[in-house]
Amino acid sequence: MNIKSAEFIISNTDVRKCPEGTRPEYAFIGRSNVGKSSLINMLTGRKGLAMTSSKPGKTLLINHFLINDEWFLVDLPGYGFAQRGKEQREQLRTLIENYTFYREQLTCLFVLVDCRHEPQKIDLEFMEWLGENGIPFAIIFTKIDKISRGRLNEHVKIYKERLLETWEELPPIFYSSSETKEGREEILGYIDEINHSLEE
Ligand SMILES: Nc1nc2c(ncn2[C@@H]2O[C@H](COP(=O)(O)OP(=O)(O)OP(=O)(O)O)[C@@H](O)[C@H]2O)c(=O)[nH]1
Ligand SMILES: [Mg+2]
Repeated sequence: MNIKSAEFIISNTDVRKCPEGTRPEYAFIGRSNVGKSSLINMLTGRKGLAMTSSKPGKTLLINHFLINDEWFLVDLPGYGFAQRGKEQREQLRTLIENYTFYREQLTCLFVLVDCRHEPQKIDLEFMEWLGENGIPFAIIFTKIDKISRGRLNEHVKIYKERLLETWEELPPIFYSSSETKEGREEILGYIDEINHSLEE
C-alpha cells in the first residue's frame, strides 16, 4: 500500500472525543517502550509523526493519525510501566480498556511484544481479555533487528506454544523492525486487505 498522506488529527484521554465518522481504525498497544510509536513512524514513513523516546512512558494519550484520508492509525499509551505510580497506571489502564472496548471503529488492534523477551503475563492476560470481549487482534513481534534469526524463531515458537495453551487458534502474527523497516509491507498489506473487505 502506498502512503500518500499521514496527518495528525487529535490527542485525547476520552474515547468519546475521538474522531467521529465510520473510517476504519487500527491501533497499536503493548508494554511501554515496545516500539508502538516508532512503528507508526516506520509504517507511514514520517519520522516525527508519533513521538518516541528511549524512556518508557512517552505516549500518554490516544493519538489519531489520518492515513490517505481514508483510515486511522492510533497510537496508544503503553501498559504496565512499573515506575509509574499505581494511580497513573490505573488511569492508563482505564483509558486503554475504554478505548479498546467502546471504540466501534476499531477494526484490528495490534498487540506489540518485544521479540527478545519470553511471554509476559501482562501481555497474555491482556490478550485473554481481548478474546473474552471479542476484540479482534493480531500480534507484532517488534525490534527483530536486535536478535539473530535463530533466536527469533526459537522465541516465536515458545510464544506460539504458550498461546496454544489457552487459544484454539493463533491470531495473525507479524514481525517488525522500525530500524530496517522489515514487516512494513506485510502489516500495511494486511490493513489494506481488511479495508478492501470492508468496502465490499
Ligand atoms: N533497535 C530498535 N529499536 C527500536 C525499535 N522500535 C523502537 N525502538 C526503540 O525503542 C524505544 C521506544 O520506542 P517507542 O516507539 O517510543 O516505544 P512506545 O511503545 O511507543 O513507548 P511508550 O509510548 O512509552 O509506551 C526508542 O528508543 C526506539 O528508538 C526497533 O524496531 N528496533
Ligand atoms: Mg509511544
